[in-house]
Amino acid sequence: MSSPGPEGKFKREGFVISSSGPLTKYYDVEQRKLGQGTYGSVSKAVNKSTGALRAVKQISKSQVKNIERFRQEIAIMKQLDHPNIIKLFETFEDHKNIYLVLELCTGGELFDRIIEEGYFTEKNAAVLMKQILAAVYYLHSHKIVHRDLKPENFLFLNKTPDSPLKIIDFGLAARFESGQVMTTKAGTPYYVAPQVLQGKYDYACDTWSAGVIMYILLCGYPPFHGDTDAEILQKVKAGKFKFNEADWKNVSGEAKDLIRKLLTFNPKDRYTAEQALNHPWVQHLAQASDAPISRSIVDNFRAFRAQSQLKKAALTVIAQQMSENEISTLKKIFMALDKNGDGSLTVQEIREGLTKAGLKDIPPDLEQLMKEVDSDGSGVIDYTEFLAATLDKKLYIQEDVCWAAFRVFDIDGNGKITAEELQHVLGMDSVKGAFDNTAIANIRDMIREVDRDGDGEIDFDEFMKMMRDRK
Ligand code: PIT
Repeated sequence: MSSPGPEGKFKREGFVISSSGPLTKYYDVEQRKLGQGTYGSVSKAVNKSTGALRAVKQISKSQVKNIERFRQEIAIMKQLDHPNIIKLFETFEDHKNIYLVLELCTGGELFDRIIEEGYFTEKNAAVLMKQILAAVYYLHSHKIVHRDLKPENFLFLNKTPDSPLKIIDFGLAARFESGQVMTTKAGTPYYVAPQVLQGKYDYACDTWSAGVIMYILLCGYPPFHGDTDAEILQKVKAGKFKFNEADWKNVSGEAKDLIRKLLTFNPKDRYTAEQALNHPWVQHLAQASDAPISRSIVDNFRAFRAQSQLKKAALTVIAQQMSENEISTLKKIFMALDKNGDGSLTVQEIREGLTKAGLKDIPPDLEQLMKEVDSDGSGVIDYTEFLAATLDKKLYIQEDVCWAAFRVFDIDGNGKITAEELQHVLGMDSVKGAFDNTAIANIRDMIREVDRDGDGEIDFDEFMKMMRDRK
């Protein structure tokens, strides 16, 4: 996903701006804190030019014990692109602090909803578990382990009853290799896997935590509990839990079956996130709605293909910055198409979606179309790639929306996009060597397509014109 792809492909990571200027130049930050957690303090903020609402997490550099760890957290978050994982939009750094500009979630923690509700109906629990497992499946497919999954680290996007759920806090997350054993003790007593306590574990520690969360959702208390941390950890190490008849008599056998499969002691036998997503309990109770997918999706793919390279990149930036309300229909379609819930679409999934929608003539060039929508060359269509290719023009030709995208490319903020800036943002400068010459020629071509006054750079007028034009 992150290596330089074939010609014309770009890396979305580069679209997360990192500025060393003052945050307050671009954002009005509210004094009142949204939350204060292990992760630092978080405030609501408004983007001064677009009005977009964001959450800003502030971390004092002097208080971060391990700054490298923290930079790793940012690098991981930049790479992630999934509807159930909090989005990182940009970062700022001044002499005292680092700031993460994040998607704004106003629905509160899953933890607080559990406290309020006591426990959930199986249907509601399944809808939540499906999102948790989808995010975990996505992380594990991208070789990332979260290591601190707990209800405090899931936020609801908004206050509606069917609000989506988002994982936050990648402070303990790490990359892993297949077969790699980790030894760092990390996690929270109730949710930590026994192997983490033994000091030898792998990514399966996340599915254990998911099992603990599922247990709590259905009865309101954790499977391993005690009056002190030591007592809890003792129970976790033993790994034995029960379904107390009084509290569990109204819960289905399928739910208990899935919990047993997630809370399986031996990580080799434990269910993976993918298996859990396919478990009948999730499949039956958390049916994806059949979002109306239409012919127009394919038409949009086709139109997207015809756009210039730079416009495709700009549309990807815009798709990335859009709020959930603006893209809710597209998101529903994406989720409905994504049958296995891994957060990306294969040709097969799109073909099935179209067939199911009763589309008789599937375009013969569907495969080729998909290749062109796959802007990072990963072989599948990621969430943001899908949005970029299906965005409504009425949405994306608004000047403030385009200005926010322009700013991403105009790194030094002088009002013009240079070849060097473009190369940097598109992530084409990260590998030196063979790739370079073609990449630079490519970049110059991209600029020439749009550069009306021929000065070798792109100003905002030229940029706006490109966005409005058919091509
Ligand atoms: C919000 C609202 C809120 C808290 C947060 C975001 C926190 C997000 C966050 C994300 C991370 C992280 C720590 C905290 O490491 O009340 O929109 O990736």
